Amino acid sequence: MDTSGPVPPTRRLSTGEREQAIDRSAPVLPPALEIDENNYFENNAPPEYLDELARQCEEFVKMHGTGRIVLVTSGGTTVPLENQTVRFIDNFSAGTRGATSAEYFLENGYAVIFLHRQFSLLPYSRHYSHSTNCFLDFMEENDGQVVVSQQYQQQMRTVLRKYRAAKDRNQLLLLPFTTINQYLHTLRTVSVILQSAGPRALFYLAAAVSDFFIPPSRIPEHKIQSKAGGNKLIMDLDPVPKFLNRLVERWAPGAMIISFKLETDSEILISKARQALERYSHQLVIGNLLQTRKNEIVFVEPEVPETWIRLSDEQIKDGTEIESLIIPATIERHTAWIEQSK
Ligand code: PAZ
Repeated sequence: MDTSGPVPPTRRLSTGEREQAIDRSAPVLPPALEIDENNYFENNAPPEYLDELARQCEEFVKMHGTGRIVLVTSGGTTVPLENQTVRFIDNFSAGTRGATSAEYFLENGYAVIFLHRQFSLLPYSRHYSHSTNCFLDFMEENDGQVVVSQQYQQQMRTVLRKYRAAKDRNQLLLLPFTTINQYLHTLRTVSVILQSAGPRALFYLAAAVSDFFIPPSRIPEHKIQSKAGGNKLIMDLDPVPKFLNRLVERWAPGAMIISFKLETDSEILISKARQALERYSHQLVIGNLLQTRKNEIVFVEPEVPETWIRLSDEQIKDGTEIESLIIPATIERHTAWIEQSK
């Protein structure tokens, strides 16, 4: 069949306009001021469950008295396109970095508040819950009893023991979010509660947080309808205020704060990470590229050259997780932070 003829006007699809699909003319947003914070939190209602999360968090922080405590954020935030949400914008993050890092913090004696995207990977269960690692593939029937297959016994015993140890010591508090708004409200609330821990508190912000959202004044209540004739859907998103400096200066002064910077272009990774460090005046940016994030990362810190952490070929082959190198290096810096805060 000859398909080269002209497409009838009603069926014509966009061609050759990729660059114009997204308007990138928005200026770089400056760090949020107090007024931006007030505006955002007054106009975007807190999730109904926030008081209950705050209660759990206060109890957890109290229980861990004088010990070290880390807030790990993990997974991607969503941007709802409708108030009664059918559709939303999401991102790629499965929460691997956050869930894996949380395990190494737990092993090093930290109490962990795990602020994660609901249904993303969790510490310990991550080894078996993903679709490429379905827990059923690790099981078999033996005389009618369901048991773990022999070849996985040792590996699962190790994970199970670590999981039980963390649970028995009440070392892990799971706090979920789905939308960008839930994330921001919960982050602020938890940060303020963590003030009482001073420099013992560490923020490890690995979540992939949306840069744009639809403010309540413009969000449609009901499901967006497609119209006969195939109208385009044009979205008008506002920038999410850059709250990192509010976190550093107001929400959690005294804590050590680590943010992550993800890029896809290796040429700009370091400069973007340095820019973030200068803008928000925190202690460490961990830079990573989408393509290589499981094998290499870079520590960008004030006044010192960058430090790369890379898995060797041997380590990649034997399944070493890069977080097993990132976390000790992070803890070393947290120890120095506590010392210098005395
Ligand atoms: O969840 P994941 O392990 O697939 O990805 C982790 C990550 C790349 C989201 C994280 O390492 C990161 O860089 N977070 C910050 C992203 C940002 O620049 O906003």
